[in-house]
Amino acid sequence: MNSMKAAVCRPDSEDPFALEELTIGDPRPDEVLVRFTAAGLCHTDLEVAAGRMPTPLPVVAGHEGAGVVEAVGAAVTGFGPGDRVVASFSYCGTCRNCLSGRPAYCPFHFPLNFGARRTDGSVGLRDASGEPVHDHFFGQSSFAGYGLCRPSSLIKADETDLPDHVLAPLGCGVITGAGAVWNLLKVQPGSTVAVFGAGAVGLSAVMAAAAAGAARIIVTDPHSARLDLAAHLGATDVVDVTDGLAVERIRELTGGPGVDFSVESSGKPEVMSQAVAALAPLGSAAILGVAPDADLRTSAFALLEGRTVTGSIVGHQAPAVLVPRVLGLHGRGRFPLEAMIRTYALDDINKAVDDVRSGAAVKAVLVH
Ligand code: CXF
Ligand code: ZN
Repeated sequence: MNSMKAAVCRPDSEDPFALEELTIGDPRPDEVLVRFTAAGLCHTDLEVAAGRMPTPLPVVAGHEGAGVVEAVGAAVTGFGPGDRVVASFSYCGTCRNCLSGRPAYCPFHFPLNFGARRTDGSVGLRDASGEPVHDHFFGQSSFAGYGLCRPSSLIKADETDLPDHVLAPLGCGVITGAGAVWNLLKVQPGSTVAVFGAGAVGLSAVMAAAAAGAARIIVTDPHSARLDLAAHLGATDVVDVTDGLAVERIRELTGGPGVDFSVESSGKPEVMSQAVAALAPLGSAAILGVAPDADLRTSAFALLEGRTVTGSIVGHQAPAVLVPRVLGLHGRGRFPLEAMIRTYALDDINKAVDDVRSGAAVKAVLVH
């Protein structure tokens, strides 16, 4: 039993996160105790804090963790004390989708990652009054000094010398954008791509599209600083969308037909519609934004010309394959993700939320 600091989401609280001292139990036979040193803040954590995801509160969120294995349960193989790890989502490992390399579509994805408890219903955290606090969020709950992790959530990172605050966002945001470009849309060399939203997911899609050899990468966002960053990371054209004319500008930039591929990462229903409207015939749009109650409106006629609308979860491929793929490109200077990261002490997590909401920060990473 250890004591540690954690950011807890509680119902009806004014701030999304409350800093508390919690206790954490020893790992069960099938768990890995990880000492987290960094965790990225993702929009999904804010949806959890707001009670819009199927996650019970109070809970320790955080699903882009990086750190070091402290101890392993007796039944755990493949990890040992001292291993550096990145934490992503959990999966069962035995269903058809897991076995075919698409573990994000495991039928247990939502209970395992958003249920925030062990499969027997228990949790390993207690607050100062001895009351249980939900954990195992994405098999990690990394907005805390330690987490009782599911082995399926962990990816070894011993081979890299990148600091943990750079590794952490590989657990979700970075591979969500990059994997959609490579594995879902399969962006081809010479093709045209529009990215709606220059947050961490959108900018990762930009870097992935550049690495895939896209000829035009058009990025739209209302924040000029984010558009500057997009240009730095590989966008060939940037469009300020404050005038609401993103689709018209994309058509002008492509000489009329629209783009071969679009990536929507804003989570706004009207932007999702624009991502479809900006497609050339036979084009494909990937909807990645998290908007639990959104409906997508599109012209049905647009689909007659072979356009497709699709979407993916956390990169459409096993993180244990995708994370090293990004790290390999990073090592060759072709995926400079540091440029979008800003670090905050875990104590300042609510300030990080304000900065992400205002657009002042792109990817906030908490350092513990
Ligand atoms: C989530 C988005 C909602 C579906 C599950 C995966 N991605 C992580 O932030
Ligand atoms: Zn996420």
